[in-house]
Amino acid sequence: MPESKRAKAVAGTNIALVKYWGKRDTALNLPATGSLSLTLAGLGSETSVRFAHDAGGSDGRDRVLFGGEPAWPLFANRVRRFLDLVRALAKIDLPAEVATVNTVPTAAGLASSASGFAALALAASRAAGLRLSPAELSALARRGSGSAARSIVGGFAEMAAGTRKDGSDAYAHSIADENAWDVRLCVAMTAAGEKTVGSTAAMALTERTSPYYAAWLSTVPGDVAEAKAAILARDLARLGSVAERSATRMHAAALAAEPSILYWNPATLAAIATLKELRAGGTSAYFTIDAGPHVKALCVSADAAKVAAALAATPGVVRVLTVAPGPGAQIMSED
Ligand code: 2P0
Repeated sequence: MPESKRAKAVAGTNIALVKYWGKRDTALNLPATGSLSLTLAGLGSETSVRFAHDAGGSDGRDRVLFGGEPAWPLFANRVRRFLDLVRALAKIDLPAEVATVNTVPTAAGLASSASGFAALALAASRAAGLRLSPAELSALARRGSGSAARSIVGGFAEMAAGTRKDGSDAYAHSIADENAWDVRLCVAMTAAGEKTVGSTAAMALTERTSPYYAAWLSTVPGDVAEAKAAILARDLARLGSVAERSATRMHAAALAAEPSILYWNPATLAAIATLKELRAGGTSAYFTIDAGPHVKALCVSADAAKVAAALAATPGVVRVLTVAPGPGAQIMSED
């Protein structure tokens, strides 16, 4: 490999329509079930990686920048652990400089770890001289964050739980690309600030303490199959019904943990009510909710302006973003 190589990659975040909530292996970050998501356009991460003798900081460790500034230690160390995986795969022993910029608005409640680790997996593997297949790249991104495996793929992606112990079959593949169906997600932000409990810790607590965890797991394979069939048939009502029940069942399992995990706020409920009113009036829009209080509504593009306006007029909703399906992770430049 040449003395110094740099690669820059971009990835969009994704929103799960059938949720991932629980692991079968924490060391390899293997999900307990499959999941199914939509990768988003324009909201994500741009990450450049350079491996070189002089790329590290004064302490010789990887230099990690976020938004042009040195990253906070927790974030920097998570990136360094991920780079160790890439160095082991590529059989190199060089420090790296990593610079990430997020195009996800701050506190938007959109998972930046999904786009962040997808962009990092692609940029770091290429900068290390590796040429991974999409499946290998998705499995690598999964080591950073489970949801990141899905952001390697554009449009609708299915993440497999896999059965192998080494996780080599736990990766995402495409169900329908970003141009296959003209849908939109209207993201209604209902509160500013960070989420109360991070996904990783909340998942672990749900696994350990929720009496509903096993019941939750038992519902997921059927929901993945149903969502896939709905996407292939371009049937929004069918997909929306699965998305809503997957989200409510995930939150029910978390709510039953000890101590209870409650992500919703009054505006979350008000936004759900708005979508039900829209449906009663003949406009199809369906909610999903992640590890936070924000509500994401799935609709066809022709209805997006109406759905976004109704959400914006809902008490407690502070901002609405309308987002289209987007491509999978891509290389922006290499030198
Ligand atoms: C998902 N969420 O499927 C689920 C549904 C939120 C709710 O954020 O521990 O951040 O890094 O693998 O990928 C998935 O959690 O967790 C997630 P780790 P991750 O999108």
